[in-house]
Amino acid sequence: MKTQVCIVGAGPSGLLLGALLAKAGIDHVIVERQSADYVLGRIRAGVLEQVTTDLLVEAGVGERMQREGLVHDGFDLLFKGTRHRIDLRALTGGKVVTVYGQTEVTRDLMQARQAQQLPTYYEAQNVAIHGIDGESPKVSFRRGGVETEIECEFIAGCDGYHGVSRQSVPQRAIKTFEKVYPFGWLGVLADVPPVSHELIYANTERGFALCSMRSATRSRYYIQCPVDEPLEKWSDDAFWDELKLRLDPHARERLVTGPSIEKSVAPLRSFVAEPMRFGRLFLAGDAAHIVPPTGAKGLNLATGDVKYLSEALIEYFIEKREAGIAHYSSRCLSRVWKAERFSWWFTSLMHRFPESGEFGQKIQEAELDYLVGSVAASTSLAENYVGLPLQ
Ligand code: RFL
Ligand code: PHB
Repeated sequence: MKTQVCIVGAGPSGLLLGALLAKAGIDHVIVERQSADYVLGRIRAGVLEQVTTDLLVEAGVGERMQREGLVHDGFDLLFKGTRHRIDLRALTGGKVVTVYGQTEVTRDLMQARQAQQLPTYYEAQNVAIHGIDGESPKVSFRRGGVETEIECEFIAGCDGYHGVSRQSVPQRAIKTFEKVYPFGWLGVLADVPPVSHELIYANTERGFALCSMRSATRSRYYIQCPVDEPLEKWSDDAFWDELKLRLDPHARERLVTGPSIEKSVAPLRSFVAEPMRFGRLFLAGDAAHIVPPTGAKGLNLATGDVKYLSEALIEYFIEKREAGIAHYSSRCLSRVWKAERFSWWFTSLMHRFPESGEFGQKIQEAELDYLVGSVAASTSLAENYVGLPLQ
């Protein structure tokens, strides 16, 4: 089988790239290791920057998001028992974020793909990448007992942190940078109304907590926990009790609890692989970089990569110019490192680090005090949270 671009991975990066290529008339296929239901079952991001919502609209899949997405023009920082509002709209000259789950973004992209009958190979086993340093790379896999090989001009590695794409680059050609945090996030999804109409990021002596949502009737909550925490230790009641201890009295009183519909622990990591292109292979999204979720940047960085990659491929195939391809990696990385810095900083500010003790807690509280009291400092937070502009 032959195509122009073979996309490995049908997460949000791969599906969005597919939608943009299809719109430009570029032939492509997607190869995904899991089933479509498995991909839809992963509960992840919730906050979309304007860059992401604009791109979803451009790709023709923004309609439901525009109808059902919740526009947020601020969020609360909670520390020393009191909440302080960060007014995103006022501090950034009108910018906002949209709360719309990654699951829904993925569902919209999958449905549009199905309607256009674009080829996606789910449940592909032994996916392997060949010949990326030559002119005609290939992707091979096994599906339903049949071996398949796809010949293409470019491969887009959109297969996440554990995918095969990054691992196919020779070690001498790639440099990685990594920081692993000594804690994780225990997340719960529940069909209860959110405790507040905006997100609450809480710094407490018991550790970080985040109150988020998916809709007026579905809430998403997280608490900082040891990374190797066995899930059995956290009954729903134990989770709600601990969350309450990390909230202010007003929120504690308002919190509606109920049975969880999903519960999982996510490790926190900062990671970047450089460069993001090797020969005919491009890395995009989590395949190239990971941020801790505190800044809500992961999915938004992924969509930024996809925008640059789709532009580069459209330039190559339609306008016969190679500049976009040559600059893809450096264009992405300049944005990626700024988001890495922000996510690391916000994570460091909001979490309890075992080694820094009471002194560390006091320093964090002083910085938070400064942050909410200084227009300069809160503007910088807001500017990064709504997303830096694409260059
Ligand atoms: P994904 O979503 O991991 O998709 C990769 C796909 O590739 C498939 N795959 C393979 N396919 C073929 N062959 C192989 N060998 C393969 N290996 C893997 C996988 O099955 C999968 O379907 O990467 P992608 O598309 O780059 O998307 C990235 C985002 O998923 C990620 O950055 C965000 O979820 C991060 N994130 C958040 N980002 C935000 O922008 N805002 C948020 O509020 C936010 N909250 C979060 C988050 C991530 C979290 N976790 C669990 C890490 C909250 C959490 C808790
Ligand atoms: C979420 O709703 O899942 C969410 C929101 C904000 C974050 C991380 C995750 O910073």
